[in-house]
Amino acid sequence: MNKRVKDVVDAIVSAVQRVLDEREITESEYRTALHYLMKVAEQGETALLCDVFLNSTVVATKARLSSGSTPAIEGPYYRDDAPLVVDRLKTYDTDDHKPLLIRGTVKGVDGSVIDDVTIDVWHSTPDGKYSGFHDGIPSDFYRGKLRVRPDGSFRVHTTMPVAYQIPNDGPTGALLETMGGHSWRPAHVHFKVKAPGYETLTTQYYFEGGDWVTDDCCNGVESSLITPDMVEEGARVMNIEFVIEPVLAHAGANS
Ligand code: MBD
Ligand code: FE
Repeated sequence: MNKRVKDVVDAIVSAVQRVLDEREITESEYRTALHYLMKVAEQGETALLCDVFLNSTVVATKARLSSGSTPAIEGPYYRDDAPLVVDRLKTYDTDDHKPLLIRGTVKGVDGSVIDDVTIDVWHSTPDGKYSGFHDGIPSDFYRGKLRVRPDGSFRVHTTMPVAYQIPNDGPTGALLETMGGHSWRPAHVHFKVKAPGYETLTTQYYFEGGDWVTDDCCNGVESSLITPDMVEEGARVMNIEFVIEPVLAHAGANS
């Protein structure tokens, strides 16, 4: 018997039951929903569907309890097997790919420099695909692990990601369309900042003025995550000051 599981599942079930009742859901609608959920699982979109509708709420809870940088949703395309990268992510180098320099610092909430920090960086190709998931793009492209320098700084060169349409040939995209919405995310770069003894920070940063920054289908944008339009030596610069906090003694409401 796990009390937390019982408490949460009971709460979920009664919330859903209330909607079934209030909206007077018919048996045929209920069957349609079951078939839909089976299709989601069959097509491997369970994580995507949940990320679209639910992850931002979990992240908001985390943000409320955190004193570090603003967290954001992880999305379905993180890989822990990304290679260590020194200076530049592997990208396809064709002429129309715009250069991006990502740089900044990692510090503790008290302003201190932290030992042994690694930053996972991952983002889409210039055509909105993720390596290791889409179109056979090798999984060491457009992603990597950076070691933060002893002075707390980091920098890495890559190419600009683009506004990203989540796969809309599948059930998740179909549902968004049926609801009169869209399946676009603003261009973004994902980060996971890890250090021993510190809470892992999972976040994303966006580009000022970019398409869909104010209308993300995943509801993942916070104003503090939008980087100003800065260009140096022909490259868009994303300058980020990450702040991470020591491991929290976990005081979850029901633990
Ligand atoms: C993504 O690239 C993403 O970051 C999220 C959150 C959901 C779907 C695709
Ligand atoms: Fe993404």
